[in-house]
Amino acid sequence: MITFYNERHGQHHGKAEMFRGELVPCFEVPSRVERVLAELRGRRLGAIEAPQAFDEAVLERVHARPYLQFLRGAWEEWVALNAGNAQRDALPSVWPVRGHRSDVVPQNFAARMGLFSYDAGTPLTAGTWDAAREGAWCALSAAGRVLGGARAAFALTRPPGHHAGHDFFGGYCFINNAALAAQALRDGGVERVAIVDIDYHHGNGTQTLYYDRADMFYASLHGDPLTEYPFFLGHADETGVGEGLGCNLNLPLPRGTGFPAWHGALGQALRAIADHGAGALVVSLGVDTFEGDPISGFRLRQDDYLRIGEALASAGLPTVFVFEGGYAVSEVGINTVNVLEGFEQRGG
Ligand code: OKP
Ligand code: ZN
Repeated sequence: MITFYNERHGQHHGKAEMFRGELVPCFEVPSRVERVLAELRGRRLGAIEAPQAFDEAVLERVHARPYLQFLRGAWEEWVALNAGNAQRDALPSVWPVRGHRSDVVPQNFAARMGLFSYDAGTPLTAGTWDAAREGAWCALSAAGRVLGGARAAFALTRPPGHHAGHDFFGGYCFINNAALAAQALRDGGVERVAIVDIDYHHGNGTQTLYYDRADMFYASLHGDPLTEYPFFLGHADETGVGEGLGCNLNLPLPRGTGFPAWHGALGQALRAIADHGAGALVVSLGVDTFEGDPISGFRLRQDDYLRIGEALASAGLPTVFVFEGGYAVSEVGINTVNVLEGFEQRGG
């Protein structure tokens, strides 16, 4: 399978995130992607290429123009506030909640950071925009390759994307790479696209983007939002709205879930995708379901990821894999490439 690798991912390198009342070193670090790259090379899984470049206007297929404009200029604005800010990440700290206005864009920078985000765990750094934009090109290049007839392609990038919505960042995510790939498949002529999100965390960004659409089926297996991030979305009774009713499937699972129950839920998601008649599949490929993950609570083991790849292949659909989470750095390469190798070995 071909991999589109984001050579600029390291330009996004957050120093710290707010966690339990203090700033702690970021879990979402550049070495995650380097580990996956090294494992891909070692196992000779296929060509590794740089993505094509696209016109930035294509990002508006998924994101709001004012949001993109803000992201594009945010670092310069941050440093213009105070030259010392060049040594500090920008983090939001104030948000419009229920009953507040989000239709008026404030002039104040901190206020706009809050307007366009939903948590304080997602630092914006000097190279965030360049890294995230290049990652979007990886996702679009992978979708393009699949539209051109490839069985599968992999977008290897960070920062991840599935928490980013139409006009908000959060959960380490700025541009929703999986949503962009899905839209590119639609724009390339696939009538119904399915997204299966196997990251530990619910993809609140992806769900909200496609919640009212019948042409995008979103299925997610994740830690129950009653106890797990992102907390405010991802419950089983969220099934879609309007034309999209029935096109959203959430399968929340309790902390401590092991592979047998997780694998059963994946089967349920894949049956729903088949029933929907999807013509292509996007996989939000997070491996923070691993037993050793430092911020998550499932108990999957290394070999389980081979079985996941096989199960995904059994859907028999052209497939775009998009890298998301996975924070056990020394195993993230093995686990991720196990999924891809299981997929390849199963044949199509
Ligand atoms: C991103 B992905 C916030 C702490 C919560 C956010 C987790 C984001 C996971 N202060 N951490 O889905 O792997
Ligand atoms: Zn995650």
